[in-house]
Amino acid sequence: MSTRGLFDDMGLDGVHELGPRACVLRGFARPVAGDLLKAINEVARISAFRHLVTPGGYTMSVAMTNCGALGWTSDRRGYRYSAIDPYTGSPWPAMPDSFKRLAHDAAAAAGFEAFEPDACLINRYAPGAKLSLHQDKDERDLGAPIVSVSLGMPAVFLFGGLRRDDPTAKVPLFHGDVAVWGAEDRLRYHGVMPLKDDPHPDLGSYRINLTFRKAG
Ligand code: MD3
Ligand code: FE
Repeated sequence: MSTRGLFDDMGLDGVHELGPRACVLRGFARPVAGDLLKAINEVARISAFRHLVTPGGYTMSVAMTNCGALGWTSDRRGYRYSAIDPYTGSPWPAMPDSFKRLAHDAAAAAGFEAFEPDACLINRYAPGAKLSLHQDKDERDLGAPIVSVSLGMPAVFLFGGLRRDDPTAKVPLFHGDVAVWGAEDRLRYHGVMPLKDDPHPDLGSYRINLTFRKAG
């Protein structure tokens, strides 16, 4: 990739570098967005979106479900990956082939070969929903990258450092954008600002984010 500065402006397409091994592939998922939305509805018919409770007793503003062999879940006992959806008592829906292909191809485009995720967390944001600053560290294999796909309303992503109090940069994420990060950027703190209501033609007043991980 180039020697552009960390947070210079970009057009709607291309690669926006966030760190040495973190980038946004602008519009990478746009060609398959319709297929993804259909598949998300099928997943949610089996394992519905739900507002999980954190170990601290707060109900999350983001609604979540999963597909794939493992799904991320939370309750008063802690955060964990589970092969069973605790709300249905059955395995999570299988990860659609269109999801696997997109995650693999985006990782490869960002320089991470042979990414085969076993977990896809699906986050649904309504206006006002947010994700506080956190690290993704519940996965067994921290050597694998994470691929994140944004659909629907735009969001402002907070991109921090390896310590909670490191400064954060604000990065807008739009419908079809794919973020990929790994290696020395894998444990960066990050979050999502409260969502503004700016309805999207395909999704109305929602934003959906797919997060692909190697969890097991
Ligand atoms: C971190 N979800 O579910 S990760 C999560 O928009 C989560 O719902 C975000 O954080 C969401 O745990 C998507 C977005 C992201 C993008 C680039 C990064 C996180 C990053 C680069 C470095 C570190
Ligand atoms: Fe995260």
